[in-house]
Amino acid sequence: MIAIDVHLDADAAATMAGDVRAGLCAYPKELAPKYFYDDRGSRLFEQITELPEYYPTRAERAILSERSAEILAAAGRPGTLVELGSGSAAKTRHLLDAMRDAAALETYVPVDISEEITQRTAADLVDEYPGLTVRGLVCDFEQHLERIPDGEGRRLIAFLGGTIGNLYPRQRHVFLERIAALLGPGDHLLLGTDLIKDPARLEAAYNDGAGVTAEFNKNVLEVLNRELGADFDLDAFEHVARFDAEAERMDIRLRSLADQEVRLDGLDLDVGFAAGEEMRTEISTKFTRERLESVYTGSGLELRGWFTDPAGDYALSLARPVPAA
Ligand code: AVJ
Repeated sequence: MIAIDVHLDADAAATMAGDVRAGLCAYPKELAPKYFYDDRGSRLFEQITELPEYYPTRAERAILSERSAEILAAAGRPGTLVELGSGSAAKTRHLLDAMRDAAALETYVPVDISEEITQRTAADLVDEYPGLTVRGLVCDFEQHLERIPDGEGRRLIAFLGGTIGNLYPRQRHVFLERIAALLGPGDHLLLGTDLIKDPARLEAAYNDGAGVTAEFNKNVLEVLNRELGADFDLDAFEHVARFDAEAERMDIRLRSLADQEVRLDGLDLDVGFAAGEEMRTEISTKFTRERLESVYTGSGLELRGWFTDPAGDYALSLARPVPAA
């Protein structure tokens, strides 16, 4: 009842080394947000989701808890739920419950980078949902999307949490096109996106009073210190997060507090930072319904359902491949 396929990149370390070298040698400097999430980074992100200022996780959970039955009906009662970035599947249980209540639930396909979490989640879920088949996939889903098993019957592919906001328009386009190619005629995508709102609230969500987001942001330097033998001084950088109204996204950076030189033994590289120089570590794109509709259209998908929390802070949208004419 549980089958888990592991497709971890044999050379994850080399990929990281190449990414980081390119990012630190570029101007302006930039690091990819996926390197935030070592064990400590994942724990810090969990803490972020509970901060009073950080509303997206609560808003998404509220939508799933109130409207999963409606979402599942709009998606044509799928029997298979594929979840990209499943983790502990905390919010997913609302969808699984609704599938079970509609007597549709057959298969859950968690796709996650952590084998340990995926194994544990799979074991928990087969206990909680008698008769459930779990066919997990441990991989970097941006690289190995095509390995998702197709299975019989309708599928719902869920990508929750607003992580799509981390992608630049070009990456997002490629990602959604690949999703569109994976979806059969009866299948749907369920996508979580944060919505544009008062910039003060957006900026507060990424500049929390307790300083957890700053710690989360700086943790990427700790990751480089450990993985690449670097000597970043975390106190020599400060967290910066502002809303870029033009690009409609949060822009998250680390700003050097001094002229300094950093050594990365693992890359045999020395990198200079000027006082005040900013290095981007993440973007978090915010959407409107209209914008998302056009993003979908551009990738061969069409919007089929729109579910927000009562305040209109966050949206889950359903999309399907544009039917052949
Ligand atoms: C996990 C990518 C959705 O963009 O809001 C939270 C990550 N970064 N605070 C987001 C994050 C800083 C989060 N996502």
